[in-house]
Amino acid sequence: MCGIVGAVAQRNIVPVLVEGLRRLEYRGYDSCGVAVMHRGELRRARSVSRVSALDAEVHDSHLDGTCGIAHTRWATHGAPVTANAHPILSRDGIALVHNGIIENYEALREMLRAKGYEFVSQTDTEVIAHLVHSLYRGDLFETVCDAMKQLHGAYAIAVLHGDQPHTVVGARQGSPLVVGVGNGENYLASDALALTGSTDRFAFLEEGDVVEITPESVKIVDREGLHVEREVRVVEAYGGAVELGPYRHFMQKEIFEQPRAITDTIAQANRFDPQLFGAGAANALSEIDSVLIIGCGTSCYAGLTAKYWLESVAKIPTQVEIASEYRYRESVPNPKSLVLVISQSGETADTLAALKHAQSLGHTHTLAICNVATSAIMRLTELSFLTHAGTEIGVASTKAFTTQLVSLFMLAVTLGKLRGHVEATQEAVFLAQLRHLPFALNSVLALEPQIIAWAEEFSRKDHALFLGRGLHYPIALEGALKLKEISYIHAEAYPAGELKHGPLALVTEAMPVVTVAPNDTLLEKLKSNMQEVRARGGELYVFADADTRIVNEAGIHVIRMPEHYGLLSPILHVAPLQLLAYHTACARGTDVDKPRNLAKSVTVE
Ligand code: HGA
Repeated sequence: MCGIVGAVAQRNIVPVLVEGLRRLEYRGYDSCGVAVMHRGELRRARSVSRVSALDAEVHDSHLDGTCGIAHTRWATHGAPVTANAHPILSRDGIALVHNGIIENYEALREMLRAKGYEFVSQTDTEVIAHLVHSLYRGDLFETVCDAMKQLHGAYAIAVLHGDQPHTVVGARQGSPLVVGVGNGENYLASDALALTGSTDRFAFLEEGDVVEITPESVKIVDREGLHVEREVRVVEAYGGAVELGPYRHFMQKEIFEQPRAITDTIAQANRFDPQLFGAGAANALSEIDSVLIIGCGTSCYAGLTAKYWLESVAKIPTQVEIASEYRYRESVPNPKSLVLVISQSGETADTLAALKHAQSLGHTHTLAICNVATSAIMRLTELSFLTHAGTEIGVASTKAFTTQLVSLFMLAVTLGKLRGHVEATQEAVFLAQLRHLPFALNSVLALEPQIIAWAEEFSRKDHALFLGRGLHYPIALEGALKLKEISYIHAEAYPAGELKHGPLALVTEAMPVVTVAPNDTLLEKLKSNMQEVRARGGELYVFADADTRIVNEAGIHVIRMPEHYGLLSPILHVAPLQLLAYHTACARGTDVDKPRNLAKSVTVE
């Protein structure tokens, strides 16, 4: 969420900054801006439009410089207007960009007002800029170290001072910041992805670190103020991640990348071995007696699906919690429980805080399922599993979700084996099904033309209901979430058996009811629920497995899925729901990859 880029070099770095913003734009697109030292003078350009507009502006105004910072914003404090766009200045001497939230900004603002500082934005960020200015005694690095002691909350910052034209100072506390190491030039960014093409060498800052970069040097102190070295690692280039190729949107590209992403994620598994989850996993997983899954949004729905697998395959009691609820409620910790955190970015603030909360309650067995190897969550847990979805740019998660699901399925079977509930022959069947899954998914994705026809009809609706049962109820939830996120159609999901307990009152001929219909043991029950909808004139749109004998008839529209795929069926059934949401959004003309009010990688609470 939000994006920071900083650079110092002996050449014009404005193109590096703007390209970095272009790569981070999916993380926040309320506004963007850049500030550089331009011939000894601090200059800034900001736009409430997209990075392409900022690019045109810096080009037209011939803005160049060898030292600068840039930002793309997802507003938390203050509307998405130019006055609140970063970089924020303090008395023309300081320019600052910020990710995160300063929780004590009101008290600091009063203190700084009393010192004569005038506030021209509604952001919490402005207090940091003025605080740094007020503390400055000639050394920006020392000043930022002092300022950090007064800031409460989670944040990452990058700062310039007009008196130090070859220096950028950064700091992190709760939000990610990396140092990119180049030849005769150095960089800062909130994600290494921003610097693709400029460097592949990165030092990942730790909580509380402050860093100073110049063209020739990188200096870091830790939260105690002690000089430290942070290991410089070579991070593989992100390749074509930010290139669209033949697709219209990243979301569409990522939906179609799912077979490949799943293949890469399961490549590590020749058998269901605890080692898949880290060196100490055999011991840790045999000590646990239950699982507590924590996540937000789509990751939470992956967890809900996993609950069915963990309880049916591994026979282990499993609870699923929304991270922002868990961290603030009084719970009864069970030290023998495995705390399983799921996050695409591994920087999701709510999930990270929930993990720390669990650890503070005495939970030692923790496992992260995450798509970014270098992320905070991966560093903090005892065990980890890396999904290989590749960079996900579309704000609405797709391939991250399905790779989380295959990882969770592998965990369920691994635990099932350890606990004596999965025999060798059953293990071989699961492995074969998993290996065949990418091919089965490809044939589901080939249903796109039929889904486009449905999407045209959905684009004229205001509401939709999604129904599923059992293992496919979380898939209905995910389908409804996708539709509301990107098409802005109000959508709700229910376990089909719940319909008669309330939501049936909403069903009229104007209410499309999307039904996830696998050929599992609940099929006959589901068919009865479908009849309840038809009896009230509701229009059913059913994704039905080939062997369900659900056919097209008045008020029942059917898209035929392949034969039932057993326990892995949710992974096939979610794909058409992703496509339905995608094509409905396209038909409504929304900004699919950058839906309103949202952003990727939610690093604020
Ligand atoms: N609080 C700052 C930065 C917001 C942010 O980091 N979003 O992800 C603002 O509102 O400008």
